[in-house]
Amino acid sequence: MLKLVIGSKNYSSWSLRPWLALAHHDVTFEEVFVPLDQPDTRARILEYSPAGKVPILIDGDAKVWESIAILAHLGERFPEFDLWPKEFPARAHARSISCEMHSGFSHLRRHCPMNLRRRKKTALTPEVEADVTRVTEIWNDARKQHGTGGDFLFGAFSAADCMYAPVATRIRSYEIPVDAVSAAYVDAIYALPAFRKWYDAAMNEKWRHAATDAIA
Ligand SMILES: N[C@@H](CCC(=O)N[C@@H](CS)C(=O)NCC(=O)O)C(=O)O
Repeated sequence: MLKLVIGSKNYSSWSLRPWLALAHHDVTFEEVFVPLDQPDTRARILEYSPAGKVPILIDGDAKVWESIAILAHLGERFPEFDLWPKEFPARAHARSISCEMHSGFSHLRRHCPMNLRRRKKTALTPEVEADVTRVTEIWNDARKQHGTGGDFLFGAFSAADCMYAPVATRIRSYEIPVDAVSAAYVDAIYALPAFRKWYDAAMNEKWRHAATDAIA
């Protein structure tokens, strides 16, 4: 059985990405929870991956780390899911914006870390605003060019949505104003049954990360 090693459901944005792909497609997998920021966190993660970060997918003899690599692996492992859009222009676009997310938006990620329990506005720096502008541009472009068949970036739910779901949660948690298309996209993520499962589990999580909760 596949095994996915993850961190906190309330705070671990990278863990959410591959988890959503598996849960949305009803794949049976074992979930291994490693509490973050504990004295033994690093040692516990190193049991699974030399990179020392979650998420990690164990698929038989294959070990995959880095969220984007896990989504690439799952796309090949389960071709029937069309996790990445089937047609070339859309697939190329989905890969590009997914990689852009994986390597970017550091200001938004640092200033507004994922915290699903939070619902409070925060002041944004110009750098964070620039990240939000680019994110919403990406969402508008994908929805306009490829999204007519459904509520997600490429119509049907795809790996690109896995990459952007944690970004969508920041828009809601920090009450960041966005245009109507982006707001509807955030709503679509929150309405996705697999996301609801993760969100409900996050609400029941006891562990707290004081520094993230303390953000004004
Ligand atoms: N680039 C990595 C980022 C993974 C990452 O930063 N994970 C955090 C949790 S969200 C982590 O493992 N932190 C534990 C630590 O640094 O001790 C990915 O895409 O998977």
